[in-house]
This record gives sequence, C-alpha cells and structure tokens, in this order.
Amino acid sequence: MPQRDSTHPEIRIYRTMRTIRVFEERLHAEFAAGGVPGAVHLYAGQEAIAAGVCAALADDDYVASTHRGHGHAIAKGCDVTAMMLEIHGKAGGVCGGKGGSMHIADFDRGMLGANGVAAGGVPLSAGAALSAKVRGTDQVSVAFVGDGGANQGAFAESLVLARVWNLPVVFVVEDNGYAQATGTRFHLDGRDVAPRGEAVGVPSVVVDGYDVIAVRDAAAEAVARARSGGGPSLLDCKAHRFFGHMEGWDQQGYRGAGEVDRLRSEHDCLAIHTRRLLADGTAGSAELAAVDAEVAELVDAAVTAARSAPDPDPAELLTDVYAAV
Ligand SMILES: Cc1ncc(C[n+]2csc(CCOP(=O)(O)OP(=O)(O)O)c2C)c(N)n1
Ligand SMILES: [Mg+2]
Repeated sequence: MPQRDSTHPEIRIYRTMRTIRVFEERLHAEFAAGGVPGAVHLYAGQEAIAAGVCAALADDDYVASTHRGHGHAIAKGCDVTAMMLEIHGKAGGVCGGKGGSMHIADFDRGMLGANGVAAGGVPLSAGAALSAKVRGTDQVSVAFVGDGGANQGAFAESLVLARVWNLPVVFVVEDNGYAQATGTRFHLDGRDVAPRGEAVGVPSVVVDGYDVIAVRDAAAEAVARARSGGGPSLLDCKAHRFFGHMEGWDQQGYRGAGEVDRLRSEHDCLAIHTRRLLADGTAGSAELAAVDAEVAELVDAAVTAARSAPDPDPAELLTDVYAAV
C-alpha cells in the first residue's frame, strides 16, 4: 500500500512556507558571511504565492520560474539539500553544482527551471502546456513572472498564444512592487497586470499574495479550468519582498522609511497563516513548533552538507551542457 501523508493540507502549506522562509533567511546570513557564490535573489515575504499555487498542482504538473526561484522550487518539491548544494556551486547539487541559484531545475519534480532572463520562463511554460495538450495528458503548466517581467514582449505573446491555442497554462504574476529599484507606480503606471489578460480573453484575477489560502483557492480554480480544457488563466498576486532585489548589491534606498519593518510586522504571510491555523483549530502551537524544529534541522543539515561538499569535478565540465567538443 502506498503511504499517504495524513497531515492536514493547510499544515502542509505551513510547512512549505516555513521551509522557504528559513531557507531564505539562512541564505541571507550565509551570503553575508561570504559563503555563497554568484547572484542570489531571495523570495522571503512572497512565500504565500509559491506555496498557495503549488498546493493546487499535481506532482506531474509543471512550473517555470524566475530569477527569484527558490520558493517555487521548494514548493514544487525539489530536494532542499540538493538545492542548497546547487546554490553553493557544489557537487551533488540539483544541477550538479553548475547552475547555481538562477538555474535550479528538476524535471522529475516538474520544475522546469529558474531563469535569469526576465519573463524567460513564461514561453517555456506555455510550451510545456502545448506539449501536454499535444500528448493528450491532463497536465497543467504554471508560469511565474514578476511585475517587471510582465512588461516583456514574451509575456504578451505567450498570453495571446495560450488563448488562441487554448493551452492549459496558469500565468502567475508576482507583483512585489518593484522591478529592481523601479516601482510599479512608474513601470506599470500604478496599474494591475490582470486587465492585460482580460484584454486578450484570459480570465484574470487580482489576488492578495499575503493570504496563502486566497492564493490556493484562486489557483485551484485556474488549474481546474486548465485541466478540464478551459484554457489559460492569469493570477495577479500582490506581495512585497522582505530583502533587497539581490544579495550583496541593494541598499534599498528606493524604499520608504520603515517600509520593510511595516511589511514584516503587518504583512507577513507566514504569520497570517499561522494565526489562522491556530484560531480555527486546524493546528495547535505544539504541532507547529514541531514543524518549525523539523524545518530548522533540515535547513541546518543542508548548509552543513553544502559547506563540506566538494566542488564539481572538472572532468564534468562539459556534461549536461549543450557545448560539444
Ligand atoms: C530580459 C532581461 N532584462 C533585464 C534583466 C535584468 N533584470 C534582472 S531582474 C530584473 C527586474 C525584474 O523585476 P520583476 O520581474 O518585477 O521581478 P522581481 O525581481 O521583482 O522578483 C531585471 C530588469 C534580465 N534579467 N532579463
Ligand atoms: Mg517585481
């Protein structure tokens, strides 16, 4: 008999959010201590979007991610230790330590890859949806994209093709208020992205990205539409990031005084979900504390493994890449 996970789905969501939060807070500290190479964009603050969307997906559904991709990878079920090794550029990483933070991919988990190109994952996700349609499966594909990426032509083209080909794809815009240091008041004229979907006939909704249950429910509706042949949808989720655009680079002078403190104290999606679980009796504080302890141990072990793992073998330099000699 296959083992079934009897944990309440909303506690599983808590675990996912908590894992992302601890993973990201720890990476922030490790980066500051000089232990992490390459460019790292942290997802903390936006956990409810990845966790809510992926809670509505099946194991063999697809997600294509962004440069801020750790949360999507964890929520889609990628191995946390293999991710940590990858971000440290070590052998045993999910891509052999040769991709790093912005190229985490695990096809066995339906994770088509983080992507250094803004909106680069969007046409890939639409392509995966086309493949599912051609193969006659009921798989659904999600395209995560930032508010800045949503201004790319590839996003508009993918929306139109997804509509005219009726593809089983869900576009998930993560509007975190900024594209690097440029606010949405400037680059989106303060508007939502959702009307752009509606303009080409794609059902589109604005979602509170701090409320994981609101995200999960909106995603479930969109996924059900896609799976039953109803075609694409767009979720325009609002949630700001806790950290700067990129580790070691961003003094965040473009953010208002006290903005991040207010975000953490008033709009922490993990605290909001925790309060709800406790208030409605879905979980007790001891149960959540046990999850917290398990997650802390998992991330700690992942960092220990990453620190001690060897670099990739130079003999592997040309494996798993397109270069031919
Ligand atoms: C095609 C392209 N243009 C420019 C960049 C440089 N760049 C990296 S991240 C970024 C901003 C992306 O903003 P957004 O899509 O809102 O994502 P966020 O960083 O807020 O998660 C830019 C312009 C890039 N990676 N790709
Ligand atoms: Mg953004």
